[in-house]
Amino acid sequence: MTDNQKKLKIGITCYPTVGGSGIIATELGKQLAQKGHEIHFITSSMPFRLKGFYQSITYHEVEVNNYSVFQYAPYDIALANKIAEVIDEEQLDVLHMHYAIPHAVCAILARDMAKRDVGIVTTLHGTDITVLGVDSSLKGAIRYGIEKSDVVTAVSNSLANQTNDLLAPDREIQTVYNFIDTTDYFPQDVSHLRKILGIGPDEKVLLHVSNFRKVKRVQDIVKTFSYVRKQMPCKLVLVGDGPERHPILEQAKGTDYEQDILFLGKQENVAELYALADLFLLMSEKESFGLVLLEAMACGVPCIGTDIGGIPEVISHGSNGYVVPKGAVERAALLIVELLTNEKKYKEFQQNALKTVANTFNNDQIISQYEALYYQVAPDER
Ligand code: GMT
Repeated sequence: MTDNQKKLKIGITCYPTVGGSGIIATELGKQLAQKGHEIHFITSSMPFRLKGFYQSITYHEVEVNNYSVFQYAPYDIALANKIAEVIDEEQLDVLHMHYAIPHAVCAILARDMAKRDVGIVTTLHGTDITVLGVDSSLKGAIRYGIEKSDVVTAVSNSLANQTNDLLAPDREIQTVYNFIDTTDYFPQDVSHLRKILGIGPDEKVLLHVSNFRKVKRVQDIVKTFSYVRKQMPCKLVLVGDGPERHPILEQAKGTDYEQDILFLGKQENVAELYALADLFLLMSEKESFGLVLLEAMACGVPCIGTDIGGIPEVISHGSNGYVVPKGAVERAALLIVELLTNEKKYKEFQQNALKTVANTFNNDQIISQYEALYYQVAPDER
C-alpha cells in the first residue's frame, strides 16, 4: 500500500483446518493486516493459525443448520449467504477465495446477492484442479468459478499449466508462489530436542511432514530411509497424521529399522522440528507446490523430492536439494548418502536453500504481488 492508495477491506475464505492452503490464506491475512488493511475471515471454523488477538482481523463463522428436510446440510449456500452479508455490512472491496470450489463459486453467488460490488481473486492450490478437475460432476463448476473470478492465481507454473490443460478456461491464470515468514522459520540450535528424542550425536535426521494422505507416498520415504540407514546411522522423523499412518506403522513393524522411525503425530511447533533435520523428504505423486519444502529450506534444510508438479520449481536439482522420479527410492537414497557424507557440498546446499527462500519465496515480495492484484480488482480502484 503506497501513501496515496487507500487501505482495503478484504474478505478471505479458505479451508480452516490444517493444510498448506489454510496456512497461506491465514498468514497472508495476518500480514495484510500488519500492512494496514482490514481483514475478514469468512470460514466454517477459526483458521488454526489465527489463535490469539490480531488487530484489524475479524472472524465471521459460517453456521449451517441441518434441517431434517435436507439430505445434506447446504454449507455452500450458507457460505455464500454469509459472504454476501459481510460484503454489505463491512463494505468489503475484495474477496480472496482459496480453492475454486466451493469457495470461488460461493463468492460469485455472494457478489450477485450483495448490494455492493466487490472484486474477486481466486487462488488455486492443487487438489481443486489435480483431483477434482478431472471429476465430470465438478469440472463445469470449477471452470465457472475460474472464469467468473476477476483474477485467478495458481501457486506454481505447473498448476497454472495443468489448469489450462484440464479445463481450458477462457482466461489467464497467473502464478503467485507460496511464501514463508522467516521470522517463524529459521535455523536454530535444537540440541535439546535431539536429547529428548534420543537421537545420537553421530546420527543424521531425515524428516517428513504431511497429512499422510495416499498422494504423499510416505511408504517411499520409509523405503528410502531403510536404504540410507544401511549405509549410515540415521533416524527418520515423521510429523503429522492421516489415513496412511497405520499402513506405515505396519510397513515398519518387525524390521531392523523400526526403532529408528520416530512417529511424532501432529505437532504445534514444527519450526523446531525442521531445525532438527539434516534433510527433508517429499516423495509425492501429486504436489502443486509443497509448502513444507519452503518451511524446511527456511530452516536451512536441503530437500529431496519427486520431479512432480510444482516441486521442481522449489527444489533446484543439484543446488538446494535433489529431485527424483516417482518411486525412485534407491536413487534418492544414493543421493542422500552422497550429500550427507560430503560436508562441503552439504553446506553449499544449506546456503542455497536459505537463498532460495530469500530470493524467490520471501513473504514481502509475494504479499506485495497479491496486494497489487487486489488494487487491480477493487471496484473503487479499477
Ligand atoms: O497437500 C495437501 O494435502 C493439502 C493441500 C491444501 O489444500 O492445503 O495442499 C495444497 O496446497 C498447498 C498450499 O498451496 C501446496 O503447498 C500443496 O502442494 C498442495 N497439495 C497438493 O497439491 C497435493
